[in-house]
Amino acid sequence: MNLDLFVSEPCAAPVSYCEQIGAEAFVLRGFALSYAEQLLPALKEVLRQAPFRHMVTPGGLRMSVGLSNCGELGWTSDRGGYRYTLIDPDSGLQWPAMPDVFKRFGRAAAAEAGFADYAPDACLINRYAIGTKLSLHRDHNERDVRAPVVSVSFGIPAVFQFGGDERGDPKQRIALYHGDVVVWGGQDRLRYHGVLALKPAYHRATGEVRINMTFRKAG
Ligand code: MD3
Ligand code: FE
Repeated sequence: MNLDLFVSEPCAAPVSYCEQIGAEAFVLRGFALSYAEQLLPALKEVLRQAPFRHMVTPGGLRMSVGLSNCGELGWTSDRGGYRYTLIDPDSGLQWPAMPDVFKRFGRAAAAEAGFADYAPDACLINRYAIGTKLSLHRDHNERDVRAPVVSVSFGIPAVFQFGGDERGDPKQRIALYHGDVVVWGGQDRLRYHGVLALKPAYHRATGEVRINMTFRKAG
């Protein structure tokens, strides 16, 4: 009998429903629900310091997703390219510090998926209004492109597309709801993914909006 209950074995914990979507990629259904009451007020304070803005892609297109960041490094895009910066270009100040509850949450979610000792230094915050989408892409601006990413969804549902290592590979469609968490790393870290246009909906926590936070080890 295995009494070793605290090993960081993927999907081992009994408290959340875990779906494996890749060799090193997991959906933890509702994992963030017990953190929401702490994460959302902390997020509100971050957004007071660094409000959502619509960045411009290197090609000159305005992103429909509203973006902000907290942590040591923040993901930014402008005509010069995609990169992580220490300074919020809108305020000229450092990005807001990552709240302790964000760090604790990111660590706990990563551990649940089998990634021990996760210490994110960046948290990208995405806001989707109804009709907003995120085109298929890969995240490769981080120094270690095998380090896990933890994503948490709040508010109205979205369907995310999870593809392969090539743009044209077949894609899984996975609905993400308030409190759902996705963790992916290692060999799944560079897979193509995106978010389909949001359907009209309302959630009492956010109104007609979806918020996604992705915790990353960027530096
Ligand atoms: C990536 N965000 O900020 S997170 C991004 O919902 C981003 O806002 C999306 O992609 C969002 O860069 C998606 C969820 C996710 C889930 C599984 C993945 C991203 C993934 C698997 C591989 C790579
Ligand atoms: Fe992404």
